[in-house]
Amino acid sequence: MPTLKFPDNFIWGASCAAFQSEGAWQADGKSESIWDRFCHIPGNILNNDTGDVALDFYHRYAEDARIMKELGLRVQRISISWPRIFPEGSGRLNQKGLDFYRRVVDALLENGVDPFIMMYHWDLPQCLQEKGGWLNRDTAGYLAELAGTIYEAFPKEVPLWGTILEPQICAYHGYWDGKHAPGMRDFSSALLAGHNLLRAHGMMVDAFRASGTKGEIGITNYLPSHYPLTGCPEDIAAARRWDGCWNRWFLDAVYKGRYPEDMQQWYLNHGIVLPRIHEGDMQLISRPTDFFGLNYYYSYFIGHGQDRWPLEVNSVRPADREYTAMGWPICPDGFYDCVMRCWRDYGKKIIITENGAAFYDELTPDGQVHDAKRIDFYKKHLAALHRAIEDGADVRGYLTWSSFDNFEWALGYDRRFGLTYVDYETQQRYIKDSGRWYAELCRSNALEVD
Ligand code: IFM
Repeated sequence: MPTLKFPDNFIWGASCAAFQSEGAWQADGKSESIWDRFCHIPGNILNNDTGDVALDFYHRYAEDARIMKELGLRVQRISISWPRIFPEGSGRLNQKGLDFYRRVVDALLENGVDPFIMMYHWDLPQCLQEKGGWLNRDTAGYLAELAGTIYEAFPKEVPLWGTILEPQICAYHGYWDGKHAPGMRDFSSALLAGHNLLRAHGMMVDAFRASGTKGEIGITNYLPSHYPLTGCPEDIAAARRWDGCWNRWFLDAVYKGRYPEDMQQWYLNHGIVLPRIHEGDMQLISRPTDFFGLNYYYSYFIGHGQDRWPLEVNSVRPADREYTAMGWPICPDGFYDCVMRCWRDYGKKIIITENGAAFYDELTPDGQVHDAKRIDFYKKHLAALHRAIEDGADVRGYLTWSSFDNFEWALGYDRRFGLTYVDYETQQRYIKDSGRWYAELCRSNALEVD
């Protein structure tokens, strides 16, 4: 069995998020978030699941930090629930909310796990939604205020910081197809929301530098690879457009300080209102960061078609691929291409901030979860990542999604991504086979491939 050794000091970790894990939606002065509101409207979420309890991380963080240690994690990413800290969105600090994150950070450190704090993982205070949410330019400044408070609370304990998690998912599912909170459906609004999210990112980077907080900061993007269905020019152009919409729109803005010309032109030709760019916006959005956060799950196979107005594409599910429970094709080759492309086009050191797979895991009567498919998914993706590193990509770390099963947004609790199984009835945790396998990988810094 060949062994693939990863670079020395490679960061092995896992990710999770406040809304997906904490529960305690009204505890200790927390106000309602857009996701609380969205989940409480029947029909929005599969099985009408909510984040009210989730995996009760709010009360079980100490036990969970011990499990993270058992999983071998050097780093665990968490996110900050904004309405716990500023129930009115800004201004009045809710000390009990901040105290909770102090306890979490301490618990992680006591277990030898470094915290990675993501500032915004989608749970905007509902009161700010009522002022326009991400369509309101002021929302960016409110988020920078939250960030400033968190930097001040943790001036040296947190080695890695994230600003915005997947601005494309936030903007497109929140404002284009309405699958996520706040459930709007208007493409021009999605672009404006995206622009304000990126402005918030820039403001948080500025606040970070000004605060003198220790650690490194970056943004995390959601980056599928895109392949044309055929070699015909229409399909090639369609795949490039889809990539322009999902990847280049955000990456070019953050790392090159401009939105791609071809996409701007396409949108204008389709009657889309582009976000109004104020003086200084693009400089703010493209402030230098310390690392490139890359989330990869699957690839798209795209032809020219009539779907997804205004993009005019047709996304096809190839028959020769295996699929996860999300219906996503398993494409480790796309992971390699994505990493190489990001390194080649943007040249910044990369941390894989998410990669993982959902399956319908089953708990055996003796408390085991034999999730061989997940282990296979990880092995294939990590071999692809190793190949990218060998081929010159500067990749410093890899975080799985996710340490625990959790609330998968519009799909509720049905799909399980965790290294640890959560029985939501009893709130018992069970480390899956993949969790034990991952712990060994973290310990050895080496991947055994079959
Ligand atoms: O669960 C999500 C996470 O919140 C953001 N990245 C993708 C994951 C899987 O869909």
